[in-house]
Amino acid sequence: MISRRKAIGAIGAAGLLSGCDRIIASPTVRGVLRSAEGLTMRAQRLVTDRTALAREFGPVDLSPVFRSNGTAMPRSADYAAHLASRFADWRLVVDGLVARPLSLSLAQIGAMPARTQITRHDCVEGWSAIGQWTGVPLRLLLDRAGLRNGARYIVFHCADDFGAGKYYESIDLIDAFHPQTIMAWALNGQMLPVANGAPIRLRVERQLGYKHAKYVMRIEVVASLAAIGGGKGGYWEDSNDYEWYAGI
Ligand SMILES: Nc1nc2c(c(=O)[nH]1)N[C@H]1C(S)=C(S)[C@@H](COP(=O)(O)O)O[C@H]1N2
Ligand SMILES: [Mo]
Repeated sequence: MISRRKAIGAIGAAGLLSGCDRIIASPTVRGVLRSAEGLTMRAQRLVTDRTALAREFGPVDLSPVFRSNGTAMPRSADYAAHLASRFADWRLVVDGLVARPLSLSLAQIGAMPARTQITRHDCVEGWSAIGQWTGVPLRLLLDRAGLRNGARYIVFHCADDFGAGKYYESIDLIDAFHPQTIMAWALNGQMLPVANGAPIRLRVERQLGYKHAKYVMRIEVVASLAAIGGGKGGYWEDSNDYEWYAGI
């Protein structure tokens, strides 16, 4: 398709201006068009980049071991009890700005459509690993709960104590509805190991490692992050000034 700017140039060069073209050809209008075009392009690029898929790999690329980082075993008595009963009474809560709050067992989550993807995890501490993740797309959970007016962020409340409180993270709706954003319950074809976030952890493949909340107990839909932890949207954001938007 010929770009508008090229078209304007060609029309100008030919000197065959209709009334409408003459208006477009005037320098001020052209400037406005150009800046509008630039705006559209910048906005479009932003959106395109945000929704583009992360690279997916093949089984031969899998790391021999998918290491653990941060918490490898939550210390709370609650979590120990869940682990002992193999998460039989564990429930994932989805609440906040939703029409229908959810409380789902692992079996119910496992019965929902699942996506499997082999992706590379990048930790800011300087290591990467490729793993195969299986889980329910987050958007299916959010569709089931139904977002209410004002919903802007998704907050993940985790089971593990980290620093003073519990680990928490948050993402916006673009990442939440991204096709590769899943609540994973399996790694490399096995039930998710405790060290990697059992029974369920977030995979948000266009973001750095610390955004991938493990041991997720509750998914809260909010209008603002101001009342979450220190207000910056995540444990590392609040405690160590990590970027909230950790896009890769
Ligand atoms: N609940 C919780 N989630 C967490 C962490 C954690 O300590 N607790 N560590 C984060 C960091 S820094 C990374 S790199 C990944 C590590 O995931 P892994 O243990 O499966 O390698 O989990 C992230 N999510
Ligand atoms: Mo990390």
